Amino acid sequence: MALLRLYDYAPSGNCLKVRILLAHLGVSYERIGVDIFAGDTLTDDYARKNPARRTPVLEVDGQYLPESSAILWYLGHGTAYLASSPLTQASILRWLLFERENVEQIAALRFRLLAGLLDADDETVPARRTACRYALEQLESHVSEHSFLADGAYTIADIANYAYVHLVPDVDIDLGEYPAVRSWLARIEEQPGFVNDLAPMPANARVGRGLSIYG
Ligand SMILES: N[C@@H](CCC(=O)N[C@@H](CS)C(=O)NCC(=O)O)C(=O)O
Repeated sequence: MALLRLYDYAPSGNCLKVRILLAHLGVSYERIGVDIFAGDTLTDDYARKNPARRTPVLEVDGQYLPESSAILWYLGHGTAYLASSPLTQASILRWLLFERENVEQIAALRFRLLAGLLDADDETVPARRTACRYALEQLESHVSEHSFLADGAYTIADIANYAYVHLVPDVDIDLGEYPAVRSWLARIEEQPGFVNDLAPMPANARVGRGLSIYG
């Protein structure tokens, strides 16, 4: 196996995705903490690793791979977490795209509320809530008929979607209204080697307290 180094922010769901898969695979890697609110991503050195100045980045034998979905794909290659059939792989890609387009709305709302970029009574919250509910409804409909997202087997598609679905913010969005989604989350947590070591957002994540791409 290549020499792996993960540039990682412990409270990030995008980074959690990668840590979950690495734990399942039992692969050893070096974890480099990146404090995205202490200016760690604002250096020229970090921009060489990821011009978008975001985490996670996986370093593979000196080569830098940003984007959580791309990292999951690379690490999953040749394992049951990616599958080998082209059709199942296409189905995995479908759910990775779903995560970016729809579940990302949950990630964005959660982050803005935690960082104080948005108040729960902000005028944009109802539209954001509708987008989050849409994502949950789509998932509910699929996982009420399938154990896992892509062709019924546990794959990186489930890991990618898990990361932010289990973090739905408490702004009148109740996971209790999505029982199949809750059962699917529980099935994921029962997988051998599963870890959820997400850290809480620290104080410097609040707007005005830290130094990040948000100012
Ligand atoms: N599409 C990217 C998104 C990565 C991303 O947004 N990462 C956040 C942490 S969850 C980050 O590093 N943000 C940097 C910042 O806020 O300064 C992925 O899937 O990896």
